[in-house]
Parts: sequence; C-alpha cells; structure tokens
Amino acid sequence: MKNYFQPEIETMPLEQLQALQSERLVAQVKHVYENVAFYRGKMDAAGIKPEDIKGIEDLHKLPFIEKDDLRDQYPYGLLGVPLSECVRIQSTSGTTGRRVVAFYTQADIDLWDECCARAIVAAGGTKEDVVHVCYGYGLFTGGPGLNGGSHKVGSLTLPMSSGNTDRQLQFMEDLGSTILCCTPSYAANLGETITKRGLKDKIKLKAGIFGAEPWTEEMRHDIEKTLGIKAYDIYGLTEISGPGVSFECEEQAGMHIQEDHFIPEIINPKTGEVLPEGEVGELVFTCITKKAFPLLRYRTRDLCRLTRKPCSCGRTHIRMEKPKGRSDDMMVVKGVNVWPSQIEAVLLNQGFQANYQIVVDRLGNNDTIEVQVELTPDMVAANADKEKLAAGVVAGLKSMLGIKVDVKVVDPMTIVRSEGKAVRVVDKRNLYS
Ligand code: DLL
Repeated sequence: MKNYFQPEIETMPLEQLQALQSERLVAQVKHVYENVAFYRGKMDAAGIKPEDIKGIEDLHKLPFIEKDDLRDQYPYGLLGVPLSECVRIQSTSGTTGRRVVAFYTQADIDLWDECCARAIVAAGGTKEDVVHVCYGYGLFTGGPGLNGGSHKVGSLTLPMSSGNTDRQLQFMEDLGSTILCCTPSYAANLGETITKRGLKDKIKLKAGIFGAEPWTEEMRHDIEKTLGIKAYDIYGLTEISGPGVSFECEEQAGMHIQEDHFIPEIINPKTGEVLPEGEVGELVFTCITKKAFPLLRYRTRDLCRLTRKPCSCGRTHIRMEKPKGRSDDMMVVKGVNVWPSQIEAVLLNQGFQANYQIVVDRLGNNDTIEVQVELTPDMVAANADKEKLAAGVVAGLKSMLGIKVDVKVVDPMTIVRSEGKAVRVVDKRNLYS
C-alpha cells in the first residue's frame, strides 16, 4: 500500500519537479532581492542580479546564508514581508546570539503543515488515527509542526507536549493513541516504562515519527521492538520551517526532502564548493515557497549524503541519509541544541576561567551532560565553597539552555591540558554512525 498525502507532488516526474523548482526559485530570488535589504546587499556585493538566476542550474551563483548572518540580522533583518503579514514565530533555545527566531505568514504555516502531513501519511497515518504529539509545544517547532500536520490529515490530535510520563501513558491507553511523535530518546524512555509497567497489551501504537536529534539504526530496532511499532525518522530545522523538511517513507531508507519547497545542495564545508550526489558534505537548503523567512542557500552545518536512486515507495523526491555529524560544534542533548560557547559564556560570567570540559553520555535512554570546571586561583585564595559555586552554574545553565546540566567544580590543573586545540567536549554517545 502506498501512502501519500499529495501524490501528484510527491511522485512528480523529476523533469517536471525541476521545472517547478526553477520557476519557484526565480520568483523567490526576486522576492528576496526586493524585500530583504541584507540579502540584496550580499547579491550586489557578489555582482549577482535576480535576472542572472534563470533556474536551478544557476543556484550555485547565489551567496550562502550562515548562522552568523542570522545572529547579525536578529530579530527582523531577514524578514521578507511586512511584520503585519506574519502570524507566528517559532524559535530555538539559546542566547540571543545563538537563538533562531523564524517568522511565518499564514501561507507559510499552511505549507509547513502540509510537509508534516506528508510525513504522517508516509508513516501510515489516516484520519482514523490518534496522533499523540509529545514533542514540546511553544517556541520549539516539534509540537506545533506535527500538530498542524495531524490536523491536515484529519487525525485526532493529542497535543500532549513533552514530559509527565504518567499522563502520557494514561492518555495513550485511554484514548488509544496509534501514532507517537516525539524525540527518539523519549520514545525509548516511554518503551522502557511501558515494559516495566507491563502495559504493552494496553497500548495500540502502530508507528512513531521520531526526530529532532541524531539516533542510530540500533536505537530504531530497539524502539520498534519494545513498542511493537514501525519507527520513522523525520528531520528539520527551525530556520527552514521545522520538522518535515524531510521524512522517511515505508521503505525506511533515507528521508525524502520536500523538494517542491526546499532545494537541497551538498557542499564542501571548508571551500563551499558544491559536491556531486552521493558525496558526504554539508547540507544547504534554499526555501522556494516560504515568504516571511525565506532563506536562500542556508548552511545547516549538518553533514550528510543525498541519493536520487529511485525509491520503491514511488516518491521522486531526493533522499538524505541520517545526518553523519556536524561541521560545527553544536550538540543535541536531551533534544536541545547546545553549543559549548553557551556553556563557556555562563562559566565566564560567574567568574571562572575557560578551563572546563563537557562530558556528554547516555545512561539507558537518557542523555547526561556534566560540566567540569576548575576553581580559579582567586577562588582558591578566597576559600570558595565548591558546592555553592556549582549550584550557581547549574542555575545559570538551566536558564541559558533550559536543561539540567550536572556541574562539578574541581581543583586547579585537574583538567588535562591539551597541546593543540582544547578538548572541550567528550561525547561518549556515538550517535552518528
Ligand atoms: O529539531 C526540528 C524538528 C522537530 C525536527 C521535530 C524533527 C522533529 P531545531 O531545534 O532547529 O529543529 O534543530 C535542528 O536538529 O540541524 C539537526 O542537527 C538536528 N536534527 C533534527 N532532526 C534530526 C534527525 C528541530 N532526524 C537540528 N536526525 C538540525 C538527526 C536531527 N539530527
């Protein structure tokens, strides 16, 4: 059985799809040039006029947009429409410098919902389903995205948000949830609790749509076994709308990128050169339909590989493999994007020096993160209380990142000094294969 939400688009012959992309790209470049002064400046500096972009073959001529540009243009500098046409923002966690605030018109939300609806239908969802969404709601895109998609499909939607496992399980049992949407680590957690409490027979789940963080094939098998479901991967990022930029079909062999909305490229992260299909490099997206926050050639920093090998599901949209890592030092911990520089900022703010190490691990299905930081000579001289200092850092990090970080204040010179680049992060999870 083939599961499509919009078969005419999802299985569009490649030539037709590329013609559609070209038409949309030309219009989008014009839109951005006319409405985003920042990008117009970039194009002018590169000597590129909107008329030079005649189709997708000219995409490589456009300048990239990088995370730093988002920081410099925060909050309104990349808006492509008057603020009065925007109806929503979504955002990532983090300080002003790292926070992404994305804007949406109503039409932008509709197309995002459509992308998420495609993901739900690809996972076997229909209007008969009960879609249990325990991604976070609020600024995070996970909850609102899958919620909107589920509405489009016409499924009964449970807007559970994250946390409160007892309540999740109660609703799951009482309302007969059939499709679970959350991070893979929370799915594994729920699976463990269901097994422990002997609830498996009472749960009607058949599929799960899991993403927002890297996860391995081993984890997929584990979740599928404990929950008795098929586990589908879904990928996305706030800058490019949220979840649903790509998703897995029943073949579970890579995520189809919604190419009628987002044009992907793979580049060499060091040189910016576009790499041929099949090579691993940094994923770059150009939004060709979104109007409020229309990023062109946005560098995601996710490393992965694309393939156009035909998929037996019949979809013609290109597939991306699970991301293989990042070309920057961002980590996803407990579903939250974390940069070492954010942690460093909190430490320096509280009087520490940059002698610290971050250790990330996974205990069962839960991420753990510990920051070890050395006392400064001044703190030693003042006979400072390590516990008190640690508590201050825990509070600072909670407020910066929104997650609980364990903090250990250690004696000076305890952390091994490196002779080259300092090893700030030790990630023992091996999430990228
Ligand atoms: O995590 C959007 C999302 C919500 C995707 C729900 C899927 C499900 P951000 O918080 O902006 O947005 O984080 C985006 O998370 O650049 C990747 O590094 C990582 N990421 C997202 N999905 C996956 C995935 C959401 N399926 C960043 N596999 C991205 C691996 C993922 N990494």
